[in-house]
Amino acid sequence: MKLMPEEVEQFKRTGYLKIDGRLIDDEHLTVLRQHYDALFSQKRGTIGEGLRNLAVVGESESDESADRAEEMLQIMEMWSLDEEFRKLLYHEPLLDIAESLIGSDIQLFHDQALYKPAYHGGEVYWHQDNAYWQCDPPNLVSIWIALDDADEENGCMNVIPGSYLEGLAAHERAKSEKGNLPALLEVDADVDRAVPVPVEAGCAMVHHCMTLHQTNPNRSPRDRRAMVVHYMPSGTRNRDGEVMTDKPLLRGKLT
Ligand SMILES: O=C(O)CCC(=O)C(=O)O
Repeated sequence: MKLMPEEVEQFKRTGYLKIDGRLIDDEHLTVLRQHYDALFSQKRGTIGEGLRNLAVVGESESDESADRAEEMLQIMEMWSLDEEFRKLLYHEPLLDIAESLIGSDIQLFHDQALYKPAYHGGEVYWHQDNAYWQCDPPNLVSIWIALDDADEENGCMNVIPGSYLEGLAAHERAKSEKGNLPALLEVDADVDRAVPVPVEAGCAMVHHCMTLHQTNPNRSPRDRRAMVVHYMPSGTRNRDGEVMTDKPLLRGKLT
């Protein structure tokens, strides 16, 4: 179901939207959680090979003790690893939201699982997604799906409303990460303007690729498993100025 005009207006004003109502029903949620957990356990111990710990500071991402201290675990391109996550890309309620915001010709930019384990889930610093991506035009949207209830205790999303209208902020490298992995970026954001966006399991929030956002550490006894799908209007160019015709077309046509 498409977004209501007032929801689209709200997104245009603020650069994010908490979606009203459930997008993933209980049965579907159970299946997604099982597949999500299976992929993380399968990849456990293979940091650097498809699994990243974004919370690692210092010398080595494969240093086991560093990995145990704080974990902000990421698996990219879940859709290419698991049929359930491939099907999720085509889940009508998600594509309807994307279509309401970026039009009917929709490609996947990428997807990712972002897992903050209970007690020692790490932080994600203030950033705008397009500081990483450098896509042109910067009109991508991300649907952030909660597989667990996500609130202020276990690291829900915090956003700065309206920040997407203020241009690209000056990002700095947050930490020295080693290997071939790029360092995380960070911005000195005006936290007084920040608002938390708690999302219940099976529900979602959507944000613009220029919206400043961040998530806090998870010190709670509850896991925070999230899945994010990043959608782009067909015809979007990558950082090298090339139209990304290779990305999966999810709805409509390639332009
Ligand atoms: O899930 C998180 O903790 C961070 C999410 C994020 O930065 C994003 O979806 O762009």
